[in-house]
Order: sequence, then structure tokens, then C-alpha cells
Amino acid sequence: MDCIFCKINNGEIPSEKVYEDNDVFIIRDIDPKADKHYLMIPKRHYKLISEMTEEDGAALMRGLKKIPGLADQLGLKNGYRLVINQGDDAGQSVFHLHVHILGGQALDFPDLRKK
Ligand code: DGP
Repeated sequence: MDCIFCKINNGEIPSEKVYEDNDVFIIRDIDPKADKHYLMIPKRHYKLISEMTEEDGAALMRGLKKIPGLADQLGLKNGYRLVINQGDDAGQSVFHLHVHILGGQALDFPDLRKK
């Protein structure tokens, strides 16, 4: 399958997994938007929330619930933000669902409306 994240998962593209279990893995984002910027990526390939099965939802939730226990080692102990970009308006660029994990600094929460 021609998917960057599947290729990272199976080792075809090298990228250090900072966490991995049966459901998900976490890598550092190649183009960080905060001092700490990781991606939590489900191992099963699907593009969008609309494609998720019940088991995909359960697997992702199991992954998300690991984050508090990893926060210290990932440099996120003061908090973090989770972002899932979906579709063109959100600028989704990799069509394998993933959760951005942003932190390591105080994060602005800007008004994104065009004035
Ligand atoms: P999104 O725009 O929400 O689809 O986010 C995709 C993110 O994936 C983007 O922030 C950059 C990151 N990314 C793309 N290719 C690679 C890669 O080969 N390695 C890593 N570590 N991150 C990547």
C-alpha cells in the first residue's frame, strides 16, 4: 500500500517509534509545529473518522489513554493538545488517520477565522 505511515509501521521508511503497542505507534512529526510534536498513528490503515469501525474506535481510545502515562517521558507533563485533521479545510496531508500530539510549551489557541 502506498501510504507513508504504513511504510513507517512496517519499517520500509525509517522513523523512530517512541512508543508502540498492538493498536498504535507514536513518532515525532517530521515538520514540528510545537516544541514537542508527535503523531499517534493507528496500525490499521483507514483515512477518516467516517471510515472507523467500532473496533478502530476502541483501539484508538486505548491508544489515547496511554498518553497520560507517557506524558513525562515525551516532555508533555504540563499538558498537551490533540488534533485530528480531517479533509481539505483542515489541511489533512496524509490519508491514514493520525492524532497530532502537541506540547512542550504553552500553546496559543488562536482565532482561526479570516478577518
Ligand atoms: P496532516 O496534515 O494532519 O495530515 O499531518 C501529517 C503530518 O505528517 C505532517 O505534520 C507531517 C507528518 N509527516 C509526513 N510525512 C512524514 C514522515 O515521513 N515522517 C514523519 N515523522 N512525519 C511525517
